[in-house]
Amino acid sequence: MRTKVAIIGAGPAGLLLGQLLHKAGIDNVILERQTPEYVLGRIRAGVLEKTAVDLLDLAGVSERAHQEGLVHEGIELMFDGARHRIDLQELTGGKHVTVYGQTEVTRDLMDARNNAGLSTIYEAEGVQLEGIDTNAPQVRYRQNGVEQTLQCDFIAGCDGFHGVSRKSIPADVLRTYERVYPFGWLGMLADVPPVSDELIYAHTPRGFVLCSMRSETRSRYYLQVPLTDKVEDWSDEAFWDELRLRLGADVCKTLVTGPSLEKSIAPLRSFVAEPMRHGRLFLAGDAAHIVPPTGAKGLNLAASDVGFLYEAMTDHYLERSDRGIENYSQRCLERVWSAERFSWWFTTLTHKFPDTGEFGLKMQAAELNYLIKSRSASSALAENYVGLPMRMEDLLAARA
Ligand code: RFL
Ligand code: PHB
Repeated sequence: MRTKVAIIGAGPAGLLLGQLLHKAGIDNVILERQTPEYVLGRIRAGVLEKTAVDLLDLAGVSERAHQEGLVHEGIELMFDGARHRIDLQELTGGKHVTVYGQTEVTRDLMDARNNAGLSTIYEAEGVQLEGIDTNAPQVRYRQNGVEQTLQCDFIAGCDGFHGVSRKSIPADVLRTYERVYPFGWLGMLADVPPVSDELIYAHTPRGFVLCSMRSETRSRYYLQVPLTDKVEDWSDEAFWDELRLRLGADVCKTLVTGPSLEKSIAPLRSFVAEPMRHGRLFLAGDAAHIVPPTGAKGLNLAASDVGFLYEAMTDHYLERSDRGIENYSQRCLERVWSAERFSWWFTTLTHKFPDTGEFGLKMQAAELNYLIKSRSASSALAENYVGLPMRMEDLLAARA
């Protein structure tokens, strides 16, 4: 089999790239290790920046996101038991975020791909990348136990943090930067109305809490937990009890509890691999970088990488220029490091650290107070939260 772009991974990065390339008439095949049901069963991100929604628009898959997504013009910070609103809209000159689940983005992209009759090979086993520094790369894999080869011009490694693509870059070329946090997030999804209309990020003596949502009738809550905790240790009752203790009676006046639809624990990590291109292999999304989820940046970064990669591929095939290919890694990394900084900062500000002591707590309190009192400090939070500009917006507008 032969295609122009072989895409490894059918998460949001791989599916979005596939759809954008298809729209531009660039042939592609996606290879995914799991089944579609498994991919759709992973409950992850919930907040989309405007740039991510713009890319869904460009890919022609944003109808439901516009209809069902919730426009959020503010978030709340809670500390010392009091709530403070950060007015994103007012502080950023009219910008907002859209609350729309990663599961739904993935479903919309999968449906569009099916409707267009495009090729996605699910349950592809033993994927191996070959010849990435030649002009004729290829991907070997097994399908139903039979060895297959996919020849291509380029490979897009959209296979997440544990994928094979990043590992295919020679060790003496790849440089990685990492920070592992001494805690995780226990997430719970439940069909109950959210405790508040806007997201609440709470710094409490018992640890961090995030109150989020998927719709007006579906809530998503997260609790900071020690890395040693197992999800089996947390009954629904224990989860709600701990949430009540952290949020306090006042906030909990509007808390509605119910059975969980899903519970999982995710470790928190900051990670960047450089460069994001080696020869004819491009890394995009979690394959190249991880942020702790506090800033809601992971999916949004995956989308902006894909935007730059789409631009590189259209430059190459439609404009006969390799400028986008040459610049890909540098353009992505500029945005990646900004989001890494923001996510690290917001995590450090709001979580309970086992080893920073009373001094650390005082520093967090001083900074949180500064943040709500100083307009420039709240503006810095707001402009990062809604998403820094992606310097391809003019191009998107011109091509749309
Ligand atoms: P994914 O979603 O991990 O998809 C990679 C796909 O590649 C497949 N794969 C392979 N396929 C073939 N061969 C192999 N050898 C393969 N190895 C792996 C996998 O099966 C999978 O289908 O990566 P992608 O597409 O880069 O997307 C990244 C996002 O999923 C991730 O950044 C976000 O979920 C992060 N994130 C959030 N991001 C936001 O922008 N806003 C949020 O509000 C937000 N909240 C979150 C989050 C992540 C969380 N967890 C669980 C880590 C909340 C949480 C709790
Ligand atoms: C979510 O709803 O899953 C979510 C929202 C905001 C974050 C992280 C996760 O910062």
